[in-house]
Amino acid sequence: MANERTLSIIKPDAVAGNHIGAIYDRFEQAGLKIVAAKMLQLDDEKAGGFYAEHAERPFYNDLKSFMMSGPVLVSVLEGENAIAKHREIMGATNPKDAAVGTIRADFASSIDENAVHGSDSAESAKREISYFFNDDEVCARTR
Ligand code: RTP
Ligand code: MG
Repeated sequence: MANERTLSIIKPDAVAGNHIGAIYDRFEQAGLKIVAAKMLQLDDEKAGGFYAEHAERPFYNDLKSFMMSGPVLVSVLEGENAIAKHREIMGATNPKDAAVGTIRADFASSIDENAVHGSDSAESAKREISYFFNDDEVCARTR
């Protein structure tokens, strides 16, 4: 298994619900290390560019509005098999389908307001990390 980095976003609903600490705890309990983090208020351009792959989908405008509805916490997580591991602990996109004990099962209210984002491939992770972070904002965790 490879040591990987993935992009995590704690979305506006989970920030507003004061679930940052609980969600970070899930990451750390799963052995993922936080190697970069920042809180941001996204605007139309930044939210739209992030979800550009969904620009033609019917839910795109609602998705952008939701992502701009309050601050988000954007992080880079590092660890063995980090991309798949992060997706696994997030749970399915629709919280109704999310496995018991996953972040979305416990903190998301609907498919539209689903608490967290995680990169879905190595290619996405690379693009998404550089979308939010400069190289010198991602730290080495060697000790
Ligand atoms: P994310 O990108 O946010 O981590 O979520 P995901 O990979 O599980 O899902 P994705 O297919 O990439 O969709 C991005 C976000 O769009 C909203 N969505 N709504 N109404 C719908 O059918 C629908 N499908 C997707 C969700 O909020 C999803 O997180
Ligand atoms: Mg996605």
